[in-house]
Amino acid sequence: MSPQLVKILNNSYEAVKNDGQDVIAGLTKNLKTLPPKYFYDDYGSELFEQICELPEYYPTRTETSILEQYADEIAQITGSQELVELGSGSSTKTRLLLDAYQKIDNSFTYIPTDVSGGILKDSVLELQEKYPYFSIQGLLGTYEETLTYLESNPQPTRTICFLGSSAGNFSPQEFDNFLTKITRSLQPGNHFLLGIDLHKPKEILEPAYNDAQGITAAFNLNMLSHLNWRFQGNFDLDWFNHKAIYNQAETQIEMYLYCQENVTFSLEILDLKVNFQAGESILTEISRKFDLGILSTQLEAKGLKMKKVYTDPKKWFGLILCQA
Ligand code: AVI
Repeated sequence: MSPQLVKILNNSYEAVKNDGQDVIAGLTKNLKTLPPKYFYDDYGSELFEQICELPEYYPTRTETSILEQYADEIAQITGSQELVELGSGSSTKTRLLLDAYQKIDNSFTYIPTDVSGGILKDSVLELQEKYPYFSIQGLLGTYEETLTYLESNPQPTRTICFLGSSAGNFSPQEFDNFLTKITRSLQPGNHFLLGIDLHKPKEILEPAYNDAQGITAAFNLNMLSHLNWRFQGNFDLDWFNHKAIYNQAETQIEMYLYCQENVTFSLEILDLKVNFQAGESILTEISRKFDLGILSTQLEAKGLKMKKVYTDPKKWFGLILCQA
């Protein structure tokens, strides 16, 4: 991969570069968990793109409709010459913002960032063709690596965007730490655009994460294939079932893989054996649903002043524009 197109932040084309300590920690807990970053090998990123198109999965099309309406206004208000996108994937929705910035100024830099090298490289190539006057520089790395890089490379008119409610996949503590790092990556006057999923009935939420075509199930199960490949594992996907439930008390979707038998699997590279009782689960993801009032207090406490809140008519999704 050309270093001009994609800058590799951790000296490894394999963006999820680590020694698997987080896997060991999660799988040796009483209630087993796995970090959601392991969804996103190249195949997992492709499956996620398919999820975004599902009829039950409302977040993508709702956020897109908000961007269609307000991208021009966002570009005008921010007047940025650099847009950094965290977890950019295929950058599909972001094109609405890029079109809006293009109307203002051609000397613009777009920095898509992702942990999945394949999808990042493809989207940089595609976008460079679509926006020939823009400078497009992919960053391959985790959120943490990206924000550390941005902190040491400040820019006077930067906007960081974090779309798709990926912030909902953080625990409250992780989200708090993340916001601290966002603030550090911004100069006073820079902007932060945050897309978040809002509270709504369980009857809408559960089908969105248990779709009829089984794409979300394949996405969830793929995490085990990814671990098999990365850590020489022998998880047999046939023993596991996907299920997502809405936890009303925590206002979050919880995605589980349920093991149907008493079995033991191993991850050789991690020197780890994992015993399962029939019916035991692994929590692979939480997807928190937010309240705008609570969130605004949290953002302001981090020095991120809410300038505008854009929503759809049903108030299912929010796009918050903050200024540092
Ligand atoms: C990436 N993230 C915002 C998605 C979500 O809705 O929490 C991940 C996802 N998991 C299952 N479907 C989508």
